[in-house]
Amino acid sequence: MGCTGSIPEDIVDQFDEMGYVVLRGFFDGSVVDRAIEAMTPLVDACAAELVAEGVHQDMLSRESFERRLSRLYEPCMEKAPSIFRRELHLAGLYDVFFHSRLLDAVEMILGSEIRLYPNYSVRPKLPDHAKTLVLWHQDGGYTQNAHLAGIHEERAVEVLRMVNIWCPLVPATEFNGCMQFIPRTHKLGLVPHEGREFYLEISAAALEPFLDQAASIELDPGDVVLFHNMLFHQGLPNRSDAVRWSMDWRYQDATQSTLRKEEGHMARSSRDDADVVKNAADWVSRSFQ
Ligand SMILES: O=C(O)CCC(=O)C(=O)O
Repeated sequence: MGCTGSIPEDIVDQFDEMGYVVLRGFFDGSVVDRAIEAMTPLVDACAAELVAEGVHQDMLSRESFERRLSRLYEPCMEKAPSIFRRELHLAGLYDVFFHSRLLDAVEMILGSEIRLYPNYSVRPKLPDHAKTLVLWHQDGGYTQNAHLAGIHEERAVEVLRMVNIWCPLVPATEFNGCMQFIPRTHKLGLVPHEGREFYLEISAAALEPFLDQAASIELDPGDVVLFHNMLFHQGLPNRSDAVRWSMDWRYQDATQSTLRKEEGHMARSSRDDADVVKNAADWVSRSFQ
C-alpha cells in the first residue's frame, strides 16, 4: 500500500527508464467516491433513455455502480456507451483532473507549465464489448492520426512531452480488463499503427518482438499509473459480468502545441495563471476543448 499523495523520489528516473510509474493509494477514498457520484447522473440518463425506448421497465437504480450499466445494456449491447468525454465537465471530477499532488508529480516530469490535454475520458468497459477493447497502441499513434494529415512534419508527435494518467474507479484486474504495458517501449519512438474496426493497432512486425514482456497493471481504486505517451499499451478484455470503470487523461508541457484542433485547459502555470482552471465551478463552466 502506498501513502495518500506520496511521490517516489526517483519518479523521473522510473518514468524515463520504464515508461511508467504506479502510485499505489495515491488518491484518498473521497476523491474516488466523488468521481463515482459525478458519473451517476450520466448512468441515470442512459437508464432513462432505455426506459423511454421500452427496453426496461425501471431504471435499475438499486444496482451497484459496478453492475448497473452492464445490466442496463444486457439486452442491447449495440447501444452501450464505450466512452464519456464531452460530458466530463462535472464538479466531482475537478479533484481528479486538477489534483494538486498529482500535478506536483507531473511537474517533476514536465516542468511547471502544465496543460490538461484535450483527450480526457471515463470508460465503462462492459463485459465482452468489442467497442471497448482498446488494442495495443501508443497514444502518439492517435495524435498522429487525429491531426497530422500532412500538416505537420512526421516526427512532430514524438517531441510532444506528455504524461498519461490512468486510474480505476473499481478494482481493475486481468479478469475484468486491466491495462497492459510493455516496459521500455517508449524509447522506440512512434511505430506504425494500422486501422482496425474500432481502434488503431501497432503493426505485428513492430509489436511481436516485445509481446512476451507485456505486464498487467492491476490497480485498485485510489491507485494511479503515470505513463509515457509512446509506451505500448492495451486494455485487456473484460471477462467478468460487471463494468470495469476507469478514467484516463493526459497532461502536456503547455509550451508545446497540442497538435489537435482543441487546445485543452491549463492546469498549472508559474508564468501566467490567468487561464488556469481555478476551481470546480470554473471546470463546470468550460467545455471539452
Ligand atoms: O482503459 C482502457 O482499456 C484503454 C485506455 C487507453 O488505452 C489509454 O488510456 O490510452
